[in-house]
Amino acid sequence: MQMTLRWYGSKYDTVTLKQIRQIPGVTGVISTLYGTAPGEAWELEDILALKKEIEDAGLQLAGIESVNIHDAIKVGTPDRERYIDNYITTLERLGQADIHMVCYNFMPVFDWTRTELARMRPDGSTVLAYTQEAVDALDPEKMFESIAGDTNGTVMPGWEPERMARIKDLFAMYKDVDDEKLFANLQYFLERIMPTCDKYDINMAIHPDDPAWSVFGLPRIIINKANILRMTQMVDNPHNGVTFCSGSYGTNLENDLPDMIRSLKGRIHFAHVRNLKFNSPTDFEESAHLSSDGTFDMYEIMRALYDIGFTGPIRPDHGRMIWDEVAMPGYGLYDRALGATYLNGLWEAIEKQHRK
Ligand code: CS2
Ligand code: MN
Repeated sequence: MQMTLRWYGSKYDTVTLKQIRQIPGVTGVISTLYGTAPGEAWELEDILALKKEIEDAGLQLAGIESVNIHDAIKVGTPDRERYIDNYITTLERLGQADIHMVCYNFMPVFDWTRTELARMRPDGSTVLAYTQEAVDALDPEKMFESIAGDTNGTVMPGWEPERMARIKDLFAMYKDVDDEKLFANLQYFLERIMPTCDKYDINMAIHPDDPAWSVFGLPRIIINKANILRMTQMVDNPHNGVTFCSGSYGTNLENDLPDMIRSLKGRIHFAHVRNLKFNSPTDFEESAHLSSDGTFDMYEIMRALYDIGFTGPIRPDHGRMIWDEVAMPGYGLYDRALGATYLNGLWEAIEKQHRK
């Protein structure tokens, strides 16, 4: 595996490439072209400029998170053809720039959903948190307003104000889309892009829906073992793979994370590893990465990745806000650096145990 950190680009991120490079064991970043809209074809020169900036700082651009999918593709409207063509152009240019891993998601309307971006913990750190009760009581149109005050002045990916302004229209677009329709539209999209992925050796890595169930009545399909196996089998090509995000699949306590990892051997192209602490089955918070701070056994998660021979990029996912840092919720420097170091420590121990 290759340890990486997500980086939002010099225009948007509070964390610098120099700081990332100083985290022991972190050799790459995962980034994207911020400022592009879903459905646009990316320019090769913009991709090369991003790559050069990262390489000049002594790091590798280990993959893209995300090339977002236009709603027309998820809904399956006739104009999806144009947006799939643009997606293919973007993939070709990424391939020409020698980039081989693309993370994306297939969630309708909202990307991830949390109900608090700064829940205070007893040690004074703040974390992202979720309670089903709060979602049930909320009008989806108010969702954005309710979190906007906690973003530390940053723009949260998937929660761009322009997008949230269209929320009523977005809900209307999805009114006839159920799980089966969403699966069919995903299959259609994947079948169209696979020849390009084969040609340029691009690993597509679908990110799970977060939380891993339907919110506000919208369909959600990338949520459990049965569905993710269905997804990998319906387009049975190794380039059709997944981002294994422990914090997203882990929102449903019925998901056995190490077992899911083992069942996806050869198909995990990217890993997001973080812990969650459940206060009740419908209330969780994004704790520190350490097993003892949360509900998951992080050793077992890392061991499963090791056992299936995982070689792709991995990143500590969201971290807590600690040491008075002011940054995008979940994406500060300090706690993600601690997470990377901890995960590297687990990996070293597992590797050495196996060599014996
Ligand atoms: C999530 C998502 O993993 C994460 O950090 O917050 O925003 C994720 O990046 C996207 O769903 C992937 O397309
Ligand atoms: Mn994730």
